[in-house]
Amino acid sequence: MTVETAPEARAEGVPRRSFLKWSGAAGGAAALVTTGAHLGALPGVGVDNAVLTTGALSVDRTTWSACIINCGSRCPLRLQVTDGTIVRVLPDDSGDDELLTRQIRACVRGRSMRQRIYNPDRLKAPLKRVGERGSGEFEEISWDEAFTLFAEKLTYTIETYGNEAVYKQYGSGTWNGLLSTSGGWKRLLNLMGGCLGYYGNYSYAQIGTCTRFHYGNTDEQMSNSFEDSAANSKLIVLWGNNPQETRMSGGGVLFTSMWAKKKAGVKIIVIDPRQSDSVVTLADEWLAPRPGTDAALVAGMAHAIISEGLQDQAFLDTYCQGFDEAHMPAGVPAGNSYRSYVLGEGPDGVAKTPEWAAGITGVPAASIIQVARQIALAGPVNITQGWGPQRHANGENQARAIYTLAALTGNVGIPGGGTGGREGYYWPVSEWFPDGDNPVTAKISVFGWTDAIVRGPELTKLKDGVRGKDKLDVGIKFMLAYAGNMLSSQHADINRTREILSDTSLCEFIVVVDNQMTASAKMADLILPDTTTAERWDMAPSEYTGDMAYVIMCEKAIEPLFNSMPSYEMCTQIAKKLGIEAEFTEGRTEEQWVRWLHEQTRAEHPDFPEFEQLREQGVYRYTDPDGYTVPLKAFRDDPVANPLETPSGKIELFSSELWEMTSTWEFPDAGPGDKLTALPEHVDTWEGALEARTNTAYPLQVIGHHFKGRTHSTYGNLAWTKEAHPQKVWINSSDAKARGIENDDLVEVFNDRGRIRVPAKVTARILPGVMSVPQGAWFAPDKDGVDTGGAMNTLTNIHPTPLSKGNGQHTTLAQVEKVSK
Ligand SMILES: Nc1nc2c(c(=O)[nH]1)N[C@H]1C(S)=C(S)[C@@H](COP(=O)(O)OP(=O)(O)OC[C@H]3O[C@@H](n4cnc5c(=O)[nH]c(N)nc54)[C@H](O)[C@@H]3O)O[C@H]1N2
Ligand SMILES: Nc1nc2c(c(=O)[nH]1)N[C@H]1C(S)=C(S)[C@@H](COP(=O)(O)OP(=O)(O)OC[C@H]3O[C@@H](n4cnc5c(=O)[nH]c(N)nc54)[C@H](O)[C@@H]3O)O[C@H]1N2
Ligand code: SF4
Ligand SMILES: [Mo]
Repeated sequence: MTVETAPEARAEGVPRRSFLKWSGAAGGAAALVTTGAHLGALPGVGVDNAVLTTGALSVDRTTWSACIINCGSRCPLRLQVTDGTIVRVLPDDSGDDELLTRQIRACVRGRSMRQRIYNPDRLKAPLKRVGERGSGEFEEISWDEAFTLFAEKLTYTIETYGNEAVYKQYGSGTWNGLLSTSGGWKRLLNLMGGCLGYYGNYSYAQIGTCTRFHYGNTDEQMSNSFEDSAANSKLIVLWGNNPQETRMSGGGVLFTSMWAKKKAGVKIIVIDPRQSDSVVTLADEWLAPRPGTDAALVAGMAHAIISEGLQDQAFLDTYCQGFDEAHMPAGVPAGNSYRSYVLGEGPDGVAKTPEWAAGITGVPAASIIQVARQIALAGPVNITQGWGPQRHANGENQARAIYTLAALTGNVGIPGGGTGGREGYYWPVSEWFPDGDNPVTAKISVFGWTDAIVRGPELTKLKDGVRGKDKLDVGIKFMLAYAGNMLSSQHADINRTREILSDTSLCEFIVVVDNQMTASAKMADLILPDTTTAERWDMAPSEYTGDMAYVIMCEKAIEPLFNSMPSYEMCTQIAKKLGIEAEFTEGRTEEQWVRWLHEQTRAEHPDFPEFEQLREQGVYRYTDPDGYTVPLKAFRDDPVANPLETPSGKIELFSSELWEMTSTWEFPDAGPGDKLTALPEHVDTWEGALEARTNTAYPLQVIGHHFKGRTHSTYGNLAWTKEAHPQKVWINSSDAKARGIENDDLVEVFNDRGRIRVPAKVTARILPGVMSVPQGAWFAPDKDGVDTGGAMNTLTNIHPTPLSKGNGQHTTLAQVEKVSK
């Protein structure tokens, strides 16, 4: 037994009193489970106090684990265990402060992990709904009853409606665990004949879809890494890209972007309606366009660039389709090139001058010209975009426009340059838990599930983006939500979503598998209590961590708390009920699967350490033997030998396929924004910047940035993270003043879809006319339906974007008023 000092919480600057709050929190949580499912004593609480009073701690053992969450990084955590209880969480202690061997320091969330593990909201036993759906009334049942219920309902659904009526919801609460990402659920469903699939994700539905038409990839096109930029770029543009808040791991781009700035001295321009932490810590210059107007900003810059002859004409002639009339596909009428669009020689006859762009974006024309010149003249420029610009009603065009600027300035495929996509990274992924193939080929957009519940058989390929067949035969009748909070938090329009889910004649059975009693769990018919990572075996690869990739060993540190169970074990038991246990397990336990995954990885990467060695060292780092990430280099070097997978083999600023689709895809009852365009032109949309000027009821644009206190909703119920990062709506001082709102006043933000009540952060750090509600706060409606948690999706619109049928969740109009006391 070792004795160690220095409690981690003090090291991370959490005030002492939060320990006390935390120990007091246990009693308050009982209200969340209305059934009397017992909360039990919370292990670990007393230990906190021991830390406080003694400053020393006895530790039986320290095991490696990780924060396996969808934040774009993944951090190792060392869990210190005494008497079967985790008494302390320590960050990575391997690595150093160099670029490719850096220490992977966990952020405020990961370091608060113990509060998530020992949270009063932990689900403690299987629960079956007894009241109305959504009432939150459950009774505790045995695991055997839970497995039987699951198996019966699944079998019934398949026999009655077919496998297409079964749906496994998107959920990213445990992300990039080699085993826990699927937890076994996909494999189980696939062995049962499959389920309706989905394409895309909530992170980057729009750019993930539109890229195929622009660059030919079936996923987004990454840009150069910031390691490459630090070595070779003269300028980095962070376009709606906020690494300081959305890549907070020491292993991640928070570090590499800071390195490019502070060590390499690369100039950085940030383009964001909000003065994000990346503006504060990295930017030499900041442009603040109105949300959803980036394609107009690009067009204005393009006008300045073309007017001064600063475009890279040789690059455009050789590598691109559709810049000018001389490089258009056959059969397209004159006036449809990007140049014609910009110069006002196209169908709309409007020149996209910097003044025109200023009118739409709110960015002064002089700034547009000045930044355009810099981007054109600086030398290699890495234009990178985050996913904020594309999570809009016109997100596909926004994303393509930013890609276009990279082509216009000839930066694609060269060291120091970039593609206009998200900063690049190395990802030598190892073997994942084998889910098997889904025999059902039909897929809906990831965002389309509420529609598929309400009017499944009406959904078609050309109208709703159904893939794999022309139309669906049946709506979703059985839904499994594993590690997601979509049912009442992360999907758009929470009130409408709950209304849809409340109708048990539509989706007949809902299973939620989580480890916390979330608002989504309360919408379930059956809740299965999962463990946390600390209570099971896994391995976790890094994700968007630049040119240093890594794998973390996640050893089971403690036994499953309460009556929880790892998902893989649940699936095994359900498979047994369904008579497919042998096929499901292939004779392996969870730990044996992790060892198998390890062996597969070692077969591909012989330097990968032995299992026991990895348990010892915790983290294994890889770097790309080919050097820093410079995507599309082969294409740049030889476009004939290495064409892109677009119809022309080139970068399609004018997309031939989209041109076709503008006449084949159907938009019945089309409102503003419901259309496809072959060029990445600016499109005014529903609830966009233009409508904000005429909508007197809801004149403010509301975006919902990803927030330091949470990863979406996860970590949103912790005393420490809530104290460090309280939920507040950002309002510009002028908008606040006009409404008599002062800093920290309680306000209500509302539109026809709902109302949230939160304190105001009155600030000059956001553009006038724009608010931001940090997304992911826990939905907590009061008796009048006002969400006192401040969940952004109480306000957002469920209407899909035109091409990807994705989530334009940053496009919302609302009003704000002070709450009269
Ligand atoms: N308005 C608005 N909405 C958005 C966004 C936005 O920008 N604005 N962003 C979108 C994006 S990019 C994303 S990725 C989605 C994310 O949406 P979700 O994938 O729903 O993410 P979370 O809200 O974190 O929910 C994860 C759930 O998993 C649970 N969980 C954590 N660990 C485990 C585990 O080990 N086992 C199990 N079974 N459960 C676990 C957590 O308790 C939590 O309830 O949200 C989207 N929603
Ligand atoms: N701390 C933390 N980190 C996270 C997450 C989290 O919840 N918390 N979530 C993770 C996940 S799953 C994802 S997908 C990523 C999300 O990463 P992103 O999608 O890149 O994050 P966002 O905060 O939605 O948007 C980035 C920036 O774009 C700005 N923005 C919004 N609209 C516009 C616009 O129209 N134009 C321009 N130019 N800028 C705009 C926002 O103000 C914000 O600062 O983050 C990951 N990292
Ligand atoms: S939330 Fe992300 S950055 Fe923070 S500790 Fe977890 S993996 Fe690391
Ligand atoms: Mo995401």
